[in-house]
Amino acid sequence: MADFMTALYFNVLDIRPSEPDWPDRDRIVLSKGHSSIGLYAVMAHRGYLPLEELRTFDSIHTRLQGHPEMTRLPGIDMSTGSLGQGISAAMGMALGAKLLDKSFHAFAIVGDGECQEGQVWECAMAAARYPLSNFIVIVDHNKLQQFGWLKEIGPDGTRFPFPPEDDGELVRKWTAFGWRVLEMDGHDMADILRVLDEALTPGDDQRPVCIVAHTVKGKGVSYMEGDYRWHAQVLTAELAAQAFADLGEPGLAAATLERSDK
Ligand SMILES: Cc1ncc(C[n+]2csc(CCOP(=O)(O)OP(=O)(O)O)c2C)c(N)n1
Repeated sequence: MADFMTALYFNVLDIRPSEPDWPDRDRIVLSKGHSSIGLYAVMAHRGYLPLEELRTFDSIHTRLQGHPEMTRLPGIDMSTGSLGQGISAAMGMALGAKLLDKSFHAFAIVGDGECQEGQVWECAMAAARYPLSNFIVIVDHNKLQQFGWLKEIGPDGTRFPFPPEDDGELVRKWTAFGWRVLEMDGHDMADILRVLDEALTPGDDQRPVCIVAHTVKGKGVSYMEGDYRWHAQVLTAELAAQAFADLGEPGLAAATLERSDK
């Protein structure tokens, strides 16, 4: 999700990092709260916290908990981590904007594995009853979840080819629930910006918007792509250096190895 989070924080969200509680700010809820490290990195580059603080990630008293905590880090609109809940809170924020006659948007970032939580669909049903065009959900459709592929076995009992082809199921489901559904290549910045712009232009019917972002988990890192075991693992210095090299950052690769020598 690094690519579309960068697009959101740098090109789309109406926010003020120096005034994180600004009442008219766009709200953003990382419903797949376990991806907090990606959120913190983007927030640090956008000025919410010092880059150096990223090193405290997930230690006991840090503001950068393994799951985002709104009581600790200014700029976090909702504490998340229990999958399914963040999206519902974000819907409340979108409704709040309408009630207060304000023009801010509420964004929620949801995992495709998270969509296996019933609460996601309670929210989807409820939101479609309101003219919530200011509510934009992005589903990070990387086809993996914690312990494997999103889909292992099809309805006819045959195993899906791996990596599985996208069969459009998420698009069909969100459409059936009454949402305006858009799709984007979650790693193509031009496409991301185009689709986000389209999402911000409400249709006549004012429906909430779901963007299915086609992504690859571990994108660009040779040994991570398509391997669910990297859902949660700690990197060695050598693997981190390899990742930087794969991502076209040889300088950072060298610096990582150099630091680990000390
Ligand atoms: C209610 C709940 N059940 C289980 C978990 C444990 N869990 C953390 S991440 C995850 C997989 C989520 O998959 P997905 O939403 O596809 O996330 P992504 O692959 O994009 O990281 C699970 C089951 C949780 N955080 N909350």
